[in-house]
Amino acid sequence: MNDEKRLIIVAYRIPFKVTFKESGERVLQQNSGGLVSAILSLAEKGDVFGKNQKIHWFGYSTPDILQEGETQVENENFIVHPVLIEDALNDAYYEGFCNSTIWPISHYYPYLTSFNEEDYEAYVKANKIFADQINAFIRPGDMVWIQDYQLMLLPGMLRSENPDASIGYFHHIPFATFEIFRLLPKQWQTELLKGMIGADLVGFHTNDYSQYFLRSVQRVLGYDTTARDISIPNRIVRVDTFPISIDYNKFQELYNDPGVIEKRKEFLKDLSAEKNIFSVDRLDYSKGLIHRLNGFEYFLDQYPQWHTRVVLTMIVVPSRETILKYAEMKHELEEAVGRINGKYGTLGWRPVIYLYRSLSFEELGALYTLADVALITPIRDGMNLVAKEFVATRTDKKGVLILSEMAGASLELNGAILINPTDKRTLAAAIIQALTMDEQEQTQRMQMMQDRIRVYDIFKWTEDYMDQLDIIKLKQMEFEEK
Ligand code: ADQ
Repeated sequence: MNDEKRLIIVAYRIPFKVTFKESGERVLQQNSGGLVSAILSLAEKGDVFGKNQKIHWFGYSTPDILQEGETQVENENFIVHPVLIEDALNDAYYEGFCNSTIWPISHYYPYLTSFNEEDYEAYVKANKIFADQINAFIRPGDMVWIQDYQLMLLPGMLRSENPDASIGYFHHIPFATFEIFRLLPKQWQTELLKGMIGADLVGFHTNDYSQYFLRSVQRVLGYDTTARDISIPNRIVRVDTFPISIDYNKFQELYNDPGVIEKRKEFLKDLSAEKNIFSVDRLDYSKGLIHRLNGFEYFLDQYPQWHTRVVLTMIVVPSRETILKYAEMKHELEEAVGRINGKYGTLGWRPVIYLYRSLSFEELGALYTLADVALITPIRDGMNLVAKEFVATRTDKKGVLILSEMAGASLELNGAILINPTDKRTLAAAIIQALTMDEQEQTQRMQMMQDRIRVYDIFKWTEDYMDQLDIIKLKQMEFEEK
């Protein structure tokens, strides 16, 4: 029997983009997101548990990814096992329960939260489809690492079939306080929490999220908890904090990348203002896009001496447009941009440049590195990687980060100007402080933030999580032997 320990990643999304050439030939384009690169680096180094082996990845897909007779798709590093979920079920599962229930409640938007029984049933069914496929695949000694809120029930579903398996779960979004979480029907609360504690290690970005989770476990399930452990019959579950990070070196290299330099020049020709403020986010109510515009409008109102001298370039990446609230928000945003430009603009100056589209990596790099100020104002955000990416790209040690204290990243990025995005006065004051900050202070602040991200990058994050999972698993075994 082959007993090599395998790494199994489970996430809603697979690590490839699949396209087809005109000839019908399938092309697998590896995603370049942080998690994928971190996991990928383990395979590239030939160090998956000290061995040269491929990483298994289970994720949702439509059936067209598979060619005749296939059940999995591989490239040199990954073996992807597509989890096929039919469209109607996937709509109720993903757009329904994931993005219309768990997402809004976790970001403290109860009034946007749908409490639809059919959506919950779809969520259970979809998690079960993942579970059945993984249960048939898993063998003793494997490590299974489950990612995010689309799969909160999965750890429990795997645990019931594999009592000794090493299972980790990481929650990429905030975990709300008990008073908010309890708004979900009791049955859902119980099942979601029981699902999560099927894992040996449950990870969050901040200590607050970990504590809110522990409190809910205590109140709803009645288990004893300490600052980072849950005692359940015959098992201990570790709850710990792992602030996700980025590939620092990759972003550092962007500043002097020839493609980025070219784009930067091109953009700077068009952006003729003295100072550039920049933001990029997915379209989402949690990102505080309207609050950002309100704050900028108030700034323009209060500081007319800055008219014609500053431009806010706001990139909004299309997301979840089929959900009504997102479509409404897009409309609201466009109205606000029109209002501000109509009120303060001149023939030669538009205060807000708004683009609703995705950017290439080079374009993103160019905008990060030309900005005088990055204005990041989420109302709630698990971490916010854009803030870390902006900081990492600034090889020149220039630029100022204005960051919402409601982003997980605010706990680490101590050189940022922290604001509460609902307070337009502080936001306007922060903009003035950033626009007038001398270069020496900019450098000092950038340096402090870069030092943090360099040391704790995405590779360290991955290593840290997987080491902790191994440690808690060993403890578990000692506990069982007693
Ligand atoms: P998101 O809500 O998507 O992530 P964020 O952490 O800011 O938010 O990550 C966005 C990512 O998209 C960044 O890596 C960025 O480079 C990329 N991106 C931005 N604009 C792009 C564009 N135009 N084209 C292509 N890519 C673009 C969720 C949680 C966060 C948490 C992360 C990771 O909501 O709080 O930080 O997961 O755990």
